[in-house]
Amino acid sequence: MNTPKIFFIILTCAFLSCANKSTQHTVETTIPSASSVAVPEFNADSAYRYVEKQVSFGPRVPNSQAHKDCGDYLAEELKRFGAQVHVQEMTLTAYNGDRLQSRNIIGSYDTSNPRRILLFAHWDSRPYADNDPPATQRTPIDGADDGASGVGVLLEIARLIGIQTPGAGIDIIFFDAEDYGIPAFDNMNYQADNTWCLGSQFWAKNPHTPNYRAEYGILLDMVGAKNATFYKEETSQRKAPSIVEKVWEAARNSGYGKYFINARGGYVTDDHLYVIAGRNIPCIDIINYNLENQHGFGDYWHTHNDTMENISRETLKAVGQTVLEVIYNK
Ligand code: AHN
Ligand code: ZN
Repeated sequence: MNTPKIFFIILTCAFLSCANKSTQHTVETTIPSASSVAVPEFNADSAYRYVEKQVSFGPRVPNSQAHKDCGDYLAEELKRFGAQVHVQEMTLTAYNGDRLQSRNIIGSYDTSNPRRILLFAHWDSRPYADNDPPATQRTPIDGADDGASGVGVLLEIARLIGIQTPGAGIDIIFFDAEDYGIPAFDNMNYQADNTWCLGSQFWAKNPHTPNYRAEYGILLDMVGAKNATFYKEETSQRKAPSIVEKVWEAARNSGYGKYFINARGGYVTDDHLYVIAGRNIPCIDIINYNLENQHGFGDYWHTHNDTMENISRETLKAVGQTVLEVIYNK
């Protein structure tokens, strides 16, 4: 930018800083557009509808009709938003030997761009409600927050990327079979490791493009509950400290500091572990902690209360807008 233009902007700002608020707003949106594209406005109603739609199929447990229908819907939505879609089909083996017909659903933008950012969430829902009383704990849950919320936020981000590219190439992955881990009521009967995150484990060994790499990755898991609190997850902190800082700072600057708490959480077994270890991509997990509970998550976690009633547009907005700030600013 040439000097007279900068001078003009500074003068304008100086002048408008004494003017009223509505005039100031015009100036704020003008200045950044000189150096980068504007950060799009995350539409929380839109994200809420994507969450609701997923839940409307019924629990998205592998081998069920609801799971099949929802998977088809997600691939179609990514196409509609202009992504290049790759569906990775797999037969995975659960802790109990069950064969799970599964799909990782991948949407890519700006595929020739060597600078890539990976955004991911799991789209399956848990076949059990381990944290409910015995009478109901063997039935599958809605997973409105645990599963659908992260996918809903990423679909809204996909819609916005389809309208205006952020400059870097974005890959969105909806991992399957994250939530089929050994249930608490059965863990005396099985001896198995790595029973969670089956879809991401498969992808980490068989990426959709050979030698896939990204500069960094962001996992969204349980990002829609009312009054959610996101602490800095321990593996994220150790393996991707600069990304953690970037995200928490963006949240603070956008007015979402009450959701993104500036303190450490604990270790969480989640899809990011396998993406970090298998593909050497620094990743963070944005996940709702409730440190008052022994299991570390919300009261509704792995219960039949994980429903739409617990989903808040405000929380979806806080997370969605924060991620947009990070991927569109540089
Ligand atoms: C476990 O506690 C094993 N996993 C936490 C990650 C998770 C489960 N996310 C959703 N469901
Ligand atoms: Zn879960």
